Amino acid sequence: MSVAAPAPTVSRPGDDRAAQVVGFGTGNEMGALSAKQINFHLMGYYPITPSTEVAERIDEMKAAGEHDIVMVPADGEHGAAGICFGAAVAGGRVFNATSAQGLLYSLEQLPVQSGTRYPMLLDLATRAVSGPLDIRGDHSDVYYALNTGWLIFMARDPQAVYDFNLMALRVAERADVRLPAIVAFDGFFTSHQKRRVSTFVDDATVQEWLGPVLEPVKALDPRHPVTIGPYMNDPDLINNKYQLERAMDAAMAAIPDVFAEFETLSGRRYEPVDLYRMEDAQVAVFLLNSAAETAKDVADRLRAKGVAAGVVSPNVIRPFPADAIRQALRGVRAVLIGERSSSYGAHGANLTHEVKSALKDDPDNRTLCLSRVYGLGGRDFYAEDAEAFFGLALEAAESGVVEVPFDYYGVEPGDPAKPQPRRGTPALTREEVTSGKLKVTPAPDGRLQVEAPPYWELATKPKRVVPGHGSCPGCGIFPALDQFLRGIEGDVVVLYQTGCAMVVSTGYPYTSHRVTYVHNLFQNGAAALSGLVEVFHERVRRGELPAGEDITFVMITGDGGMDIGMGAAIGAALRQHGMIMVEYDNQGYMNTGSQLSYSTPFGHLTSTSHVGPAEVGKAFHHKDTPQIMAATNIPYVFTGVEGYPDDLVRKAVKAQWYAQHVGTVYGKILISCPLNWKTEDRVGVDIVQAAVDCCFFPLYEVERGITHITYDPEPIDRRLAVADWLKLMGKTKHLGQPGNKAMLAAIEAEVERRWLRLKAKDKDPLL
Ligand SMILES: Cc1ncc(C[n+]2csc(CCOP(=O)(O)OP(=O)(O)O)c2C)c(N)n1
Ligand code: SF4
Ligand SMILES: [Mg+2]
Repeated sequence: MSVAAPAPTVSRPGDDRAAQVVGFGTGNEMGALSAKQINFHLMGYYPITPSTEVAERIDEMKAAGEHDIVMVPADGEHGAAGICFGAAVAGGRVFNATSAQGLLYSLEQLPVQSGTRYPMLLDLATRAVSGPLDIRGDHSDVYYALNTGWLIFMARDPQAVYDFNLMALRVAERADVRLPAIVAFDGFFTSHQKRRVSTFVDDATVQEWLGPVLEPVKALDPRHPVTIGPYMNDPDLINNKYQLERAMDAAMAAIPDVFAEFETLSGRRYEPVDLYRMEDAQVAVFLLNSAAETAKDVADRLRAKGVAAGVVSPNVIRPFPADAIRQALRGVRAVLIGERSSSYGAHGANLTHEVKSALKDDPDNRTLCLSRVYGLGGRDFYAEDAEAFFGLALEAAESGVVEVPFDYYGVEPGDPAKPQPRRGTPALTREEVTSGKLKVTPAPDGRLQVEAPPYWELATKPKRVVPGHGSCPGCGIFPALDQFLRGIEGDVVVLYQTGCAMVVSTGYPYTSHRVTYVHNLFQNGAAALSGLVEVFHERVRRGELPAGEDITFVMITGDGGMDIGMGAAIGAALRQHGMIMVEYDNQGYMNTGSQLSYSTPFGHLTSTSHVGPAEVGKAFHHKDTPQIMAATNIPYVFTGVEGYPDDLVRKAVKAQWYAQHVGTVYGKILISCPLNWKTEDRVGVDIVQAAVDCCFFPLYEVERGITHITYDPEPIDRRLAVADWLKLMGKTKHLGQPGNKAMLAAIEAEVERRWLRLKAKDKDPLL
């Protein structure tokens, strides 16, 4: 990280400032560095763009032995927020970082954290909330947090991320406040762009300034048991919330003091509201974070032309600094409040109404207010846009009238005169997707008998996903899915959970799918498909869809989707909806940049399981998802790989029959991912074959509860050593080193244990 560069120091002997270094860093790097210097007890996290790097960097530093933070990779953000809550209850100093859906998925845990008054810090690299899915930055996520009882600081640049992480925690942990805090910075703009930053040389400076964690209620003192979070009805709950409100007031009172103490330590001065040339401003814009910086340049230009323009930009929005804003806008004739979020139907996003209400409390105030929603989905905000905002405010100031109080800015209306976009590839006919060559009959022993031609005979069946999508060279997703889908006859509706397959095959207004495709949040795809399946059958029953209409419903998910979406998948399986869940397993969260998933094997290197003196890759063994799903007693579970197309097609045929006649099917296909595995593009199939031959990824099926191994490398002398598979990948190279022998032995032992159990199950139908 460039901020670690040792020179030049800017320490100033003779005053109270601590020694600092100057460097260049991004907002995410500053989040990570400040966390490392604080040396939190614990970070609970789940990856999501654009905040993922924060955890990645902290894990990298952990592997290098630079801090003691316990890093807990959660099964989703709901889990991450729960882990953080528990850690805070235990008296820990706690950290988390997230964005967009991550914040929303943890939302219900946030009022629990504030309502029980446990401070912690959450870095939020802001991003547009789905759907449709958009990974770029706006403020729609942080606006959801406005009513959670958390303090919210807005950090306009990487320096502010570093500084506010320290100051927010200090405010949050005060005895009269005790509230959790969010530090929000603009996704990509601040999270990823390097800026000049000063940071403290010694971690001790930070730790001494923060002091120890106060622990008014001790959860880990069994001699003095306490009840945390009791069931609380009226008349008590309103008192609890009133106290929270008072804590916000205490925070408002404390913030200037904490900012002043920090100025003494760092030399950097912050105010609750950042005011730029507001002393005598006649027109102003009110903007959050990076857009306010753009507007400052424009205010200078307008000043040069004789326009008294200024910029108001709060550094903290919870508590809302109403007094300071009222003061700042006192003599202003018109202000345009620009917001990167909306409150649909409310005639202005939330802060519009908060600014207006702050002004209303001053009976002498005559400031005209305009409200504009802008920059949604990461749409850039340039100087011309700030000029347009000032222009609207000026118009109102000069005419004394606000013609359009609320509107969206930067919307491009469609042109009905333009021809409808053409369908790229024609819809598939039922005849095209029905080869008639695949036959399935239930045998007396309950097992299905499949008759299928050699795979090459199915080659004429059209692909349901057409080429031209954006997957990486050597990616195994679509070759494997194509093989599987060739085994499915007739019409298919697919639901893709978030992940590489979804992102690379649909980018509005294009799609690679020749069949109906639906996307849903990857924690909830199985639930959404359950709804689709059920209404399909109900509409056929009601005669709203043609009788005889027969659709096979297939959910496609990554291995990560089977972490965060495990609850929904198990729920669907237990309810026995007629659908197939296919997991393509690339052993990591690839769409967000190669973080560990629970399916990542033990010891493997990922961007959240680094290799260094203090850490050797992933710390726990890979999840046995097929066995978990088999335990739900669904009729059919299988594993497969691209290298055995006949095997995979047979399993697809069975999967379709079971989904149509009995209930839910789950299958896991191991696919190559050169990016995650750190291999050449062309060797993926060989590595997958080695994973099968060393019995790390056995090919088998569990049909009506009975296990059958469908490929056994041992009798044909193909059994490989686990080490022979691992040495093929860059991500596991370190496991061949003499110092990691014990780890290699542990992986081998676990693979062997699972393989022997599988063989025992294959032999005994009762197991
Ligand atoms: C609630 C939520 N948390 C996190 C994310 C970010 N995210 C999108 S895809 C993904 C990883 C998906 O991994 P996997 O299912 O294995 O698919 P792959 O990307 O490997 O194809 C993550 C973490 C999100 N979109 N929503
Ligand atoms: S990152 Fe891996 S899984 Fe994703 S598209 Fe590239 S090769 Fe495929
Ligand atoms: Mg994956």
